[in-house]
Amino acid sequence: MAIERTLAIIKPDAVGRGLTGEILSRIHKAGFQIVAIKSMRLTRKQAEGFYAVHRERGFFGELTEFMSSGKVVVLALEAEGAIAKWRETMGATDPAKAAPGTIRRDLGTSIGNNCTHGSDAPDTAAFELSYFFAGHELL
Ligand code: FUP
Repeated sequence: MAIERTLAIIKPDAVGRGLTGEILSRIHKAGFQIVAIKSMRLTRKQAEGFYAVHRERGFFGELTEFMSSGKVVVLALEAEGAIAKWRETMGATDPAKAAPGTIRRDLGTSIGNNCTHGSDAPDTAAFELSYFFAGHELL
């Protein structure tokens, strides 16, 4: 499998509950390299741009309000098969349906408050990495 990069976000629910360290520890234990990391608070407009693919969905307003409600930690992760590997580490979108031992199952509290984001394919990973990081931050 090829070395890939994916975009991960530790969402406001997890940052607000003091779970950043626990999630970073899981990232290291799973074998990812952290290529870049930043702490920031998204504006509503930035959250809407990031989730533009979901703009027609009923949960778009709630999702973008939540994502701009507090600080997030944004990461560029690298590993063999990083995109699928990070989604396995996170677990299914709904914590109640996520496999035991995954971040969302262990730490998430609802489908919205599910602690982490991960790119779902190579094209979305490329868009999402470039949304948050400049080329010189990803060397
Ligand atoms: P995922 O790729 O697992 O993050 O899931 P989606 O791209 O389907 O959804 C993006 C985010 O929208 C989820 F993390 C949480 C939120 N969402 C809801 O709040 N309600 C839903 O019914 C589906 C998704």
